[in-house]
Amino acid sequence: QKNLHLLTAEQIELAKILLETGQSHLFEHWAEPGGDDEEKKAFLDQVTRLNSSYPGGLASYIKTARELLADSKDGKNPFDGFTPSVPTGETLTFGDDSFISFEEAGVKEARKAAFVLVAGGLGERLGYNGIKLALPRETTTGTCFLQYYIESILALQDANSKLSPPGESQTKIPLVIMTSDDTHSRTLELLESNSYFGMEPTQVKLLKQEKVACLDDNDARLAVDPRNKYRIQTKPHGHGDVHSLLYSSGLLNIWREAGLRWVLFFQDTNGLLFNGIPAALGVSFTRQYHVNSLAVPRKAKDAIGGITRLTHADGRTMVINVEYNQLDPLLRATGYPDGDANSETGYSPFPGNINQLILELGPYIEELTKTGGAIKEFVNPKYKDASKTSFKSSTRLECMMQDYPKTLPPTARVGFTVMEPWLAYAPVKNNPEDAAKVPKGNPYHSATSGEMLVYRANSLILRKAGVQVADPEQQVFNGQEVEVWPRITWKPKWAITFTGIKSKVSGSCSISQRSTLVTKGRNVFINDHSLDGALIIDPADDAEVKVEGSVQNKGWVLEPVDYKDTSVPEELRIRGFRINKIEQLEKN
Ligand code: UGB
Repeated sequence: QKNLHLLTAEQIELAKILLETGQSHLFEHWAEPGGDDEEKKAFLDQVTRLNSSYPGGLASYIKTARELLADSKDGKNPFDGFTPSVPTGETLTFGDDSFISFEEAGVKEARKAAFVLVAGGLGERLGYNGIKLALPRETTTGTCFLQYYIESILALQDANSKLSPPGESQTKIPLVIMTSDDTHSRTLELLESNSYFGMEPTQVKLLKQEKVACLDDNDARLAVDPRNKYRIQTKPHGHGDVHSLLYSSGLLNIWREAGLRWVLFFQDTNGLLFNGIPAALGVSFTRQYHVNSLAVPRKAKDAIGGITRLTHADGRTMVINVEYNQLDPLLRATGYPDGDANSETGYSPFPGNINQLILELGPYIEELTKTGGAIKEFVNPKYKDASKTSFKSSTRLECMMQDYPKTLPPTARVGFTVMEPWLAYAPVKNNPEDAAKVPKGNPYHSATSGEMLVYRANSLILRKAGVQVADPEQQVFNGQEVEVWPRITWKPKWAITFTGIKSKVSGSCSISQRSTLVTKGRNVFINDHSLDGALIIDPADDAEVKVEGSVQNKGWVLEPVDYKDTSVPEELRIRGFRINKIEQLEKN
């Protein structure tokens, strides 16, 4: 009461809400009136932010927290009443006729697409100190993930413009990046210091997610920040925030008015993503999916969720990601005694969610208009003991972007598209020590594998296009045994579809295992060429270049580095090798 003069009318209402929802402890340690006024105001400013950034405000957050904490205390199974089964979706084989026609349809649809990159996470599992978007996708060219993503979107834009009738204005595909306090300024700096990697700055929008209030006990008492008694402790709420942020930004309606039809969500470190995007967008278009999740065959126990059909005893059914830690108990409780296990194919029968979603904009807006973008949340408190009455440390509500379909009506068309494991998924998530402990045969998801899988995919794609690419050699880096294929890379503008690649290589071409081939130009045509060494082709943007004949030199060699050797830059240490550029032919 005695501090009311410090507050705006809105803040007085908020303070009342806090008192009515059992949060009076937040004010108990306040200095006498007249003391710490600036801190008190800053506290209410923080409360205002926490209130406005959560759909339904703090009262709703506290109410949901109480319900979820009670369910967690009672050990309630979130899948109670649901039986899992293997869903059916579209399974693609790279390069066959149906893949090529889905790619064609996808490239046409790209003019109606907007891309949304969730990049608010710091990647604690990776143990890297920078933002993950700035990590090199591969170290042959040093291209970082953000550059690869932007150049791929620009390549799609470019491919699409060639299809549009002359005189029609050129498509500009929008890109939204969700950041957080942990990543915002460094993401902006990466964009600005690189001229947005060729994208027009107006095409790119950054939306920053806010953290949510931490909870101290089962009554959902908000936690006082241990570092400042005039602040509430906060933690990240998860990538599910992207939906409410997009909704409140107003962008969705702007996109609809501009004639857009698709929103594509993707994550911060998948160096193979765009190998699958055109075809998957073609699947969304052809099958008229409201929701299309990209998936890969999943090894049992792999730390990616499984796409599952859940059927409730009351008849409700949905196709949804079941997170990796929940899949095994769910299966065991519902008649699969072996739990999360591989079938005779060597893979789990449940496709692996790679968290790249394609949503149809119209139905998406319709749904968010009802929900405000709120996503079904969960809570994961670490209890002190079996009485489940107190926590080891404060907890908070969390949400995941792939849980969006949970609130959809049964009429919604929810599907998925399975890509071959080598083609479209190579994330960088695990630190070297954890990666080395991954069960044999399961993917490492490390910086080492992330880079090696790019070379592997590019080699296999060129093989499919008729190039004789030599077999890989096995090598061990950072305790992980990997296949080392020729280090082949190209800029997305060289080709973004299989048809594009086939139009650029012809005749009898071969590449030896120890080779490096870097193709930077748009109009580079490789014909009757053999490479045994390193060849770098870097022409002025649109110059036409013909690569023919044979090239042989000492080439570029991978040299192991010890990830504990702090004299080596962190982005090299985490992959366990560096490239020694001994000799190359460079054509500019
Ligand atoms: N992210 C945010 O933008 N904000 C946040 O608050 C948190 C994360 P992780 P996770 O690809 O294999 C997901 O931490 O959540 C961004 C799926 O749930 O890398 O453990 C972050 O920057 C899982 O089903 O992954 O697991 C990053 O871009 C599986 O698909 C993205 O969200 C798994 O990814 C993912 O964050 C996978």
